Amino acid sequence: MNKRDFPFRLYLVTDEAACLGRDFFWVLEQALKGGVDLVQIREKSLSLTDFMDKALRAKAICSQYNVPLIVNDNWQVAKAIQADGLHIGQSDAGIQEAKLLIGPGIPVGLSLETMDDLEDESAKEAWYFGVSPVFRTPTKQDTRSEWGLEGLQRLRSATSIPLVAIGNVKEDNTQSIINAGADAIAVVSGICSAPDPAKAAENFRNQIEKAV
Ligand code: TZP
Ligand code: MG
Repeated sequence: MNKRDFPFRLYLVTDEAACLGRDFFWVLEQALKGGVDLVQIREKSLSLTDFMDKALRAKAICSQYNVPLIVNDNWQVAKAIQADGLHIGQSDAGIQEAKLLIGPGIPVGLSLETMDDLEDESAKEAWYFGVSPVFRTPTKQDTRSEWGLEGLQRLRSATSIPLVAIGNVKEDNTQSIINAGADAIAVVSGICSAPDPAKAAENFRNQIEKAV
């Protein structure tokens, strides 16, 4: 696995609640217009069919911008809509099981919460690692302790698998996160809750470009 397999820098992770009552698909499209280059649809409370429908519609919109769509947690949805990837966390089915269920050709991203998670042999099969959370965030409160920039740097030295930092990533800490070794940043509220999601995405991209 090397950087060529993961050319993405600005990863939108969706959260309907973070859209503050605005239309979900409008927010998604604005984010794409602003320069998001990878999207994960993350739904925790929809029925399987509703998740499927929403993911299909999101995939159609992402395709117009040539941006891959990853499905969080749910391999059935990922498989049914032929998603571009599946993202799983430490409390989901293991990566080997997920790969067996989903079939070949759909890569799997994995959240790492501690350095110990890296010791698991199967972690090496991940497409990328979510560094979760890089900073504590009100958006997801049931997380383990934050990695911080130092933890991110240690992880960078320990693996060549692409690293995506998630958790309270804002425009003003983006450069330091990239400089600490993240290949990409993943953002929920910084884009979904922004007054102008397209402008917010554009600002994140500018920060990323300034870091390199
Ligand atoms: N996983 C770890 S932190 C997080 C997820 C899904 C939420 C990040 O949200 P925000 O609003 O970008 O801090
Ligand atoms: Mg999960």
